[in-house]
Amino acid sequence: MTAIGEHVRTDTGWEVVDTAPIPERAITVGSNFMVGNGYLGYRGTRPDQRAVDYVACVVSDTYDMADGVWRELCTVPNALYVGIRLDGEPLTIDLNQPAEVEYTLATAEITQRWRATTSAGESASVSVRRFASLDDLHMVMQQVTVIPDRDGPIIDFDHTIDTDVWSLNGTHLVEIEQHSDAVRAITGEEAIEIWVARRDVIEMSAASATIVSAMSVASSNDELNGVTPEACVRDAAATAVALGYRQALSASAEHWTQFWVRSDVQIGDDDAAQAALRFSLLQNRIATPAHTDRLPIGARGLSCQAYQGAAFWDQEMFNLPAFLHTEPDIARSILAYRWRTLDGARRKARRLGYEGAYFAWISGTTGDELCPDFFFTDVLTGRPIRNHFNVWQMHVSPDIAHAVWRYWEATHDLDFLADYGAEIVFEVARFLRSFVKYNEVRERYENIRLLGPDEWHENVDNNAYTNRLTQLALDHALTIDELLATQRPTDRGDLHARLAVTAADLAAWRRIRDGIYIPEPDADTHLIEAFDGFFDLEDVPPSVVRSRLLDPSEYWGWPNGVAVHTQVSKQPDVIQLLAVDHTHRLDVQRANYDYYEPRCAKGSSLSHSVHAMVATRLAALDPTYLAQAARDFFDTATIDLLATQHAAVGGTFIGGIHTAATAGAYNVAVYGFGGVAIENGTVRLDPALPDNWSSLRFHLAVWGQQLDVSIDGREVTATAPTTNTAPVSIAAAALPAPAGSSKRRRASSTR
Ligand code: IFM
Repeated sequence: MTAIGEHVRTDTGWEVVDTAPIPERAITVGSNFMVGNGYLGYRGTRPDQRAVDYVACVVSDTYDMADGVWRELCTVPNALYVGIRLDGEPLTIDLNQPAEVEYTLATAEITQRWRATTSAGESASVSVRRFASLDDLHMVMQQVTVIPDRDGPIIDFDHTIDTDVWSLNGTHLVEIEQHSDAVRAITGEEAIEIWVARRDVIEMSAASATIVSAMSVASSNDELNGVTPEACVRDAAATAVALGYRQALSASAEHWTQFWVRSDVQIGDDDAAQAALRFSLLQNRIATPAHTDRLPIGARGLSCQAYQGAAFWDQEMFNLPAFLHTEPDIARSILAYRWRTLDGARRKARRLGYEGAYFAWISGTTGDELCPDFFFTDVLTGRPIRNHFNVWQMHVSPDIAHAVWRYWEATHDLDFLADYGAEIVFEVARFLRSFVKYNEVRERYENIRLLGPDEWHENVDNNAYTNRLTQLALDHALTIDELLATQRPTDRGDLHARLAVTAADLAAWRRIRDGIYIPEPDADTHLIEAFDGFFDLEDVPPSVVRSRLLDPSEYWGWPNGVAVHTQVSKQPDVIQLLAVDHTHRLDVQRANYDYYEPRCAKGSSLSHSVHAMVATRLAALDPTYLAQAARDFFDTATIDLLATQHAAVGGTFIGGIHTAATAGAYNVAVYGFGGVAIENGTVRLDPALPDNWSSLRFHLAVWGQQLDVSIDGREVTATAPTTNTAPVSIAAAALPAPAGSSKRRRASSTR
């Protein structure tokens, strides 16, 4: 048994157990122990709980506005509600007795155990098992078993469909009709028809009673091959109960077995890190609508409605890299989603006076901007704050173009480039051309009035990250254009004609790529200025800034927050640049990491993995950075398990599963400690493991081939299955040999 945190442990690295599922931790436990499958997410609450306990089943593709501000995914009636009575008296949890909830990570099933009593003094043990099927995405199944402490009491169950569920920003379901074994509801704004069905099987024995329940959900937005949502849910629920809990679970578990073959990352001799990493991989997967290329990955997945169930830049810069070498088809779908939402991005660009595709800061099904003008509230005055995430945070467009390039590097999927990728990057290039300003005096292109990754500093000029990503995106557009010119000239011609891309456009993209201002490292200090004037801001540590708060839940950012006039950032900005752009010398990376890391308040869940990524590289200069990277790795992998982020800031609820952080755990393990990078048609493996990790093993899909990588101590081995059809070129850096040793790394270039 290994402790992960105060209330959280693992026994084998394949499960996570929380021993304090108490009311005070209801938000955390409900999110962490949610079950899901990318279509729906059902929170990890007890079957006898209701809206006040944050019971919710969040369903993808149900964006609807209830209150005139927040367009979000709907939560639907709860068909897994089970009230229990002994001898007619309600049996309720005894909060003075131990209780626990466990995630079995191999099969994505949760188990809850608690002790319960009635007002008449009867007592019983209750256990619950639950999973969301990966075999039938419309299905969640649950088994509740009650074992009374003495023989004799009559057990009965209340198993209705409960319409009293948690909905963050108001009531979406305006018409609710009860049918036999099902509920039909219509959403208020979009008139989406949602059906929820329920079927139960009850088994009584002399000493216990069990109720197995199937809940199924479908909406009129789903692709159901001509079947109505009603028929879909009735059929799914009936099939599930006919199969029974065990068989339905094993049908779903087969998909999970496949997932783990491709995605598991095995850490030697650190069970806490291992379990937290597997938990993170599972959460990243269940947040992802892998069944379609029409839907985004929500920043909080399907764990609740926070951040509107919609995509941010997190999707391409954090979630997607975690699929590139495990499930490249999912990475492809994520980008195809951006292609399908290009019209929304074009509308946003036009509305704000630009050309091309200005991707939404918060993007749902259409790609139109979902981010409200007033995102946070000044908790001191109650006045709304005008945040400009929706109009100034333009790095999302070049981020997406860069992700297209990374996908190409990892897969060499030319069809994707011709069908989707090129159009995305051309439209981004067009947007960037219309956004940049030429500074006649300084004779350079600049990005003026924007928000970089650090969201607390709005309205800045020449953010180093954004300018470099602008340059990279334009370079990708030009390179992809050349690629198509040689390998797909007809597709290129068609695309140029359809988008009206001219030689003058290409020349302009080249001119801006070559002429955009890239803040360079200072010759003496090696520091890169985060944006114009950053070094003139007050230089105080986050602790001092925090001490100036008048209220702990105050928003720190623009226009009047405590961080605005200081160098304290919400999240990595220059370090984010270093994480993405590998071209900086290591001494430059170190100088900037050393400067900016202590000035980052880690107010965003995106922070830890980015810091860790750069710290793993710095280990080549000084091995003590590895310890720092290991701490940040653990922090990103346990951000939800140990609930280290605020659930609400500036009056806005932002709790739930932090999907970018969960994907970040994979990214640090594989790209950071594993040292995986694709460079000029070669897979580089330059690992550096934390002291207490004896080994690291993972699978890599690259250019349609497969590799199993194993790092044992100082030895790196890559093995290719015989089914591979082409050789994969691999390079591993020679390690400086430890004192007294002559052993060096071994790399196999393999077929
Ligand atoms: O995209 C992030 C942003 O960088 C920081 N605030 C939260 C968003 C969603 O995770």
